[in-house]
Amino acid sequence: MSKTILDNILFPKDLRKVPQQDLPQLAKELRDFIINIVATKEGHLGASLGVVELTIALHYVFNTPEDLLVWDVGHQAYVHKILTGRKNEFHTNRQLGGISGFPNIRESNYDAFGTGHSSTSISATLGMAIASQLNGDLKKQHVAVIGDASIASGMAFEALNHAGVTNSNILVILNDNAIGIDPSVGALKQYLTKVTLKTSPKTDNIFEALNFNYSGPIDGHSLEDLISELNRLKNIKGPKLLHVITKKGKGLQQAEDNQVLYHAPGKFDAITGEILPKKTDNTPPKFQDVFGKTIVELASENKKIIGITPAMPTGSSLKYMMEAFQNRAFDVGIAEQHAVTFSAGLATQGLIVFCNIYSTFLQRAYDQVIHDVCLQNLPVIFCLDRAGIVGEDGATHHGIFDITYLRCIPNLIIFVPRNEMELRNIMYTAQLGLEFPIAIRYPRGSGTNLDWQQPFSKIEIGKGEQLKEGKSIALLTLGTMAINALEAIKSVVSSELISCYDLRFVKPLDEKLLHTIFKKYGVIITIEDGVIAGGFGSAIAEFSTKYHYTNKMEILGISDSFLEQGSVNELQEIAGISSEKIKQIIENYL
Ligand SMILES: Cc1ncc(C[n+]2csc(CCOP(=O)(O)OP(=O)(O)O)c2C)c(N)n1
Repeated sequence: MSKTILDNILFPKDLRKVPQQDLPQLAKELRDFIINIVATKEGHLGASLGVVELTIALHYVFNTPEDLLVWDVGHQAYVHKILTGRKNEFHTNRQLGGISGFPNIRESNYDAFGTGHSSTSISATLGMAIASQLNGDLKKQHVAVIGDASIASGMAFEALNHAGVTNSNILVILNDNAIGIDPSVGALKQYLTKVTLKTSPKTDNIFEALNFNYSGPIDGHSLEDLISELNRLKNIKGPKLLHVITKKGKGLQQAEDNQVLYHAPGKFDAITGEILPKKTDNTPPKFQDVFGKTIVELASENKKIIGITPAMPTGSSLKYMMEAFQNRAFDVGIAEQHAVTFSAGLATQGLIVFCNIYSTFLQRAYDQVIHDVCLQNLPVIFCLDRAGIVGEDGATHHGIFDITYLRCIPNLIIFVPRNEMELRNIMYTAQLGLEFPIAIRYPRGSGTNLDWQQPFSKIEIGKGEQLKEGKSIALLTLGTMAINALEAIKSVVSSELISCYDLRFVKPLDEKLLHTIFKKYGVIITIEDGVIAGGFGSAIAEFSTKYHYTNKMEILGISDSFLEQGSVNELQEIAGISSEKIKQIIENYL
């Protein structure tokens, strides 16, 4: 078989030897390479297909890794990874022990900054550029690539605002494909559309108003245009912004036609592009769909209900409510801080707000949760999707800190549903009217019940439940950790000795039940899919100390280090919260 151009490239220095007229052929080979691997190994597809030419041009023109290149979010960095020494490992993308699905500062010196959460690239790149200036290095180039959805986020604006009054050598590349995971929203998106269609007066350029040297829009699939423009900009000092128009999913027809679905399509046929059918009959629903369908059901009865998502209508399934009640469901863009305070504002006026944010992304809006919601005791209902270990997205995306960072906030109720029915019922209970804000955290993926759409019933706040009776050891669980615990109990020989309780509420704790437990069992083992430090087990230990109990206690959860990527089962095993690991712990006490 004859060698391809890509066969000869491991690093950008190899790329720079390729004659410019051969680069379109390389772009084709890179697309095939990505499609072939992502088709079977899964991962993010559309965003990387859209930046093939841009990535080639950047590494062709700039002297990476000396010149610094930062990819915002980083889900579009597959081409970058392949061209920077990781081609032969790319088949391990997102797997345990493999390469990360996002740029990772520890993985390669070409990954100038680790990303995963959006809109950090301009701040980070500005920091690098100012550091170069302070070091007297005036030649170094500093490039941030950011999408049109991410640039609309507060942090990106804060960075533009700062950069505009520096003379730092920073180039922001706005990769404008008019879509995030779902179509981009907001006034800035409308503005960018006008610029692209050339219907905006030139004097109105928003980036020029912020002191950026603006150029574009240019065709982000024309290697010729990209290379000549990047070469020109290399010699211009000060903050610059290049506006590049690309198509998400470029080169795979289905991915171009259905950009939302092909953002991360799962397994598909590499030749036809068709997504391989998943078993859908007789499989329990995803928790996100239980949320999405239940809010529609509740909202049709209760006119005060509002739904909010920061840029995740599909991922959170709020899209069902956006279809059913256009005026009462809002995608506010990648703006978690705004989503929380906007919810607070709505709540001051008596509206019942379900603010759905992935657990990991609520980290962005911590002060808003404390200052704007909890301090004012506004009964906002936070639905925290993807709580716990999320799997292949890895360290940037695990929702494992929420119990800890929320538990210390006064007024906030924290509930963890064990199954689909509990999620429905707590949503039902919350919209009946609570005196406090509540955070409901539920995991990624599917539940276990087909018959989940049962009549609503009210949940008593602060009430735990016994799931299994036993004599000497009590397992205390939260949410779906009960499944692992019950499985573990089944597999030990003296299972009659072991009890299992689902506390359900991290806050308020069911103290009455806890007194019963601490009086009855010599050994208490807590299990959570979150970090141990300050989490659910810590809450139980605080209870124990407060009332001077001396029972033996063990806390199972994620230890004090970042958990990388892998399947949920693999990572639960590593964290010591799989049923097998729980079984081994129980056996130590038998
Ligand atoms: C703080 C934060 N919120 C939400 C997300 C989820 N998310 C990942 S990619 C993405 C869309 C990014 O769109 P854009 O910036 O236009 O980049 P593109 O996909 O077009 O490359 C979103 C919302 C995130 N990564 N970080």
